[in-house]
Amino acid sequence: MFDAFTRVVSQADARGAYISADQIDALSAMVADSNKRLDAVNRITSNASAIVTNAARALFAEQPQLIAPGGNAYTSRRMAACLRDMEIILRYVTYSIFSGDASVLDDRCLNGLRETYLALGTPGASVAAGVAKMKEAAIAIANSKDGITPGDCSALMSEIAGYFDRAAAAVA
Ligand code: PEB
Repeated sequence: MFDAFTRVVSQADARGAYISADQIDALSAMVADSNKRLDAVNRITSNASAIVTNAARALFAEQPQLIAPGGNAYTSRRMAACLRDMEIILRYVTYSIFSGDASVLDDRCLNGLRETYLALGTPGASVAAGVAKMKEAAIAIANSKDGITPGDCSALMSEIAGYFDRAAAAVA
């Protein structure tokens, strides 16, 4: 599991090189913007249950076969598993935003997830659609201008979008 710093160390070490000026500049920019990152994590984390519930509701409205008898989220046991899965994915996305690196998401959540869904008969494309809905909601919340010092968060928002896209692509 890497964060933005240990990732740079690992890459430099693999080349037997010192940390380059470009790498220092990039990390320095990240540190300078770190309050935005922590605010985004805090906002998403404190709205996690609403993000999950609303995304699931929208997913089931779009794909009602999932909650119809025989569907992959039919019975409260499967519904609970589905909501839990979305929550797990969102939690790992917040870890990646926090650490500025996708490896925690990759290693601890996405690795083998496609195969798990295949084995369970859970439709990966539907999980991916749910993740895409969480992405829209999370970014709307994280990028809201309400109650914070206004600033440019575009790079951070595209980084955040990238983690959700990565999760969706891993199971689609
Ligand atoms: C992954 N999901 C399920 C299982 C596992 C995961 C390992 C099987 C064991 C169980 O049921 O608990 N677990 C989950 C995860 C990690 C992990 C992400 C990462 C660390 O450890 N059903 C739908 C939707 C979708 C869904 C499309 C969006 O209709 C999910 C939610 N996952 C779903 C369902 C099950 C499941 C299990 C319904 C239960 C499947 C079944 O038992 O039939």
